[in-house]
Amino acid sequence: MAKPIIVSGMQPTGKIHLGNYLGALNNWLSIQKSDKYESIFFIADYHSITENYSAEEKRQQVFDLACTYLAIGLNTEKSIIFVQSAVPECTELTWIFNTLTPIAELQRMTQFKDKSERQEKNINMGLFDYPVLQAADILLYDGSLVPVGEDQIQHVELTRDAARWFNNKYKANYFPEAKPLLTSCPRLMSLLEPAKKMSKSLGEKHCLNIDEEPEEIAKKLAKAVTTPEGVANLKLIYDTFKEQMTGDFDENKMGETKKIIAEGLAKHFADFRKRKKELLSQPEEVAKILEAGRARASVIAQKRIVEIKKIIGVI
Ligand code: AQP
Repeated sequence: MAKPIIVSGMQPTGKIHLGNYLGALNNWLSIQKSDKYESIFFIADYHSITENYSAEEKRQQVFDLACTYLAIGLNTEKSIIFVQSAVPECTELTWIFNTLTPIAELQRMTQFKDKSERQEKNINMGLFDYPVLQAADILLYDGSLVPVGEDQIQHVELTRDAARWFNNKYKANYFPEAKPLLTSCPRLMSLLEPAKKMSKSLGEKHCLNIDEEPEEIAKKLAKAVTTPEGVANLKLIYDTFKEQMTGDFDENKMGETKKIIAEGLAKHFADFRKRKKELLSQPEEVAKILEAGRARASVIAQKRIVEIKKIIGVI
């Protein structure tokens, strides 16, 4: 029997933080290791250009994220890894789904509302259409499971709806109904405002980035707030990396506890940091790997877009 297909991506918008890792990236590694699925992981550059950015910075961010994927252990022999914009069939399918998606469904998306507040001078059509592009990303490859953090559940539900709208309208049993795959830490909170999720857009000081040097991790953790919510968040980090921790979590000695967590995290990501530095000095190698991934993804995408166009009557 064919293995279920897993599809997921991350936006190249800055450093990958511990929330991204615990909510999604670490799950990708477990999925890859399990060998139970076909996995497809991409760099969501088209999603990321819905926010303010510069072209030069974007090129660097795409490269940096590719190095992160490879250094953390995504393996091109086991998974297809590529850059979203390099496979244009995805935007074709987005258009097809656009014709099926009621505007009201997109208007209720919480991420659209949040991002519109955040960039009120740039509420562009792409920001609004973001979940439809995401549906196309997943369904183009026949994805049925989507490992993401909690903030993405609403978007995965829209992906499931898009599949239903398509299948119903065209009386085809073509797209699967995708489901989110959550981890035991689907929502890590900010270090400084633990009522909010850890998020790049809150700012550097709110996040622990996985490629951060040990001193920086220690500095950031030293400033983490220790309200009950903050302590619970730090406890979650401690418990998740328990094997690396060399002392107990003591709520009455949070200064000491933070140092233990900092050391544990620095140790956990030590090999990753080393490997990432090596990859950052090998842009040509990384480009070759992404090109090979693009070629593999394109074979699937080109075949499927022809099938889809036949179903909707444009071929
Ligand atoms: N705090 C979090 N806890 C658990 N999972 C999280 N994810 C994001 N934040 C947390 C998950 O990480 C994956 C990458 O998603 P993305 O590239 O779309 O980034 P994002 O969700 O936009 O991440 P940020 O940091 O919150 O960026 P901004 O501030 O730019 O929006 C997704 O699976 C996401 O659920």
